[in-house]
Amino acid sequence: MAVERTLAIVKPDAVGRGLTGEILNRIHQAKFQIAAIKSLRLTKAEAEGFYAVHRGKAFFEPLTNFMSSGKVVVLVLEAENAIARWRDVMGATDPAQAAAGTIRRTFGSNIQMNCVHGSDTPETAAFEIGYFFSAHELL
Ligand code: 3AN
Repeated sequence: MAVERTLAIVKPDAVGRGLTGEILNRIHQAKFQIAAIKSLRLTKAEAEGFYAVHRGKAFFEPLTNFMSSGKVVVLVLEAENAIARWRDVMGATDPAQAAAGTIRRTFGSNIQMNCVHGSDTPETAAFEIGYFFSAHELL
């Protein structure tokens, strides 16, 4: 299994509730390397660009409003099988459906305010990492 990179986001609900440290702890405990990390606030247009695949869906407007409502922490996580493993650590999109012990089950409020994001395929990961990080930040 090759070493992969995935994009993780600590979303505005989690940053606002002071959960960044707890989530970083879980990242380390799950044996991911943090290849890059930054804190920023997305503009509405940047949130729309990031979630462009969801444009037209009923939740697109509230989702992009939410994601631009406060600071996020974006990270590039590196590990063998990082994409699938980070999605396992996060849990299912809807916290009520997520497995016990996952970040979303433990801390998520609802399907929108679910604390964390993770890329779902290698192609998405490449797009999402490039959305936030330049080549020299990923050396
Ligand atoms: P995931 O983040 O688990 O890959 P996606 O990519 O299907 O989920 O959805 C992106 C984000 O859109 C989710 N993290 C969640 O915040 C929001 N979302 C997805 N489905 C819904 C929905 N039915 N209602 C409200 N928000 C949703």
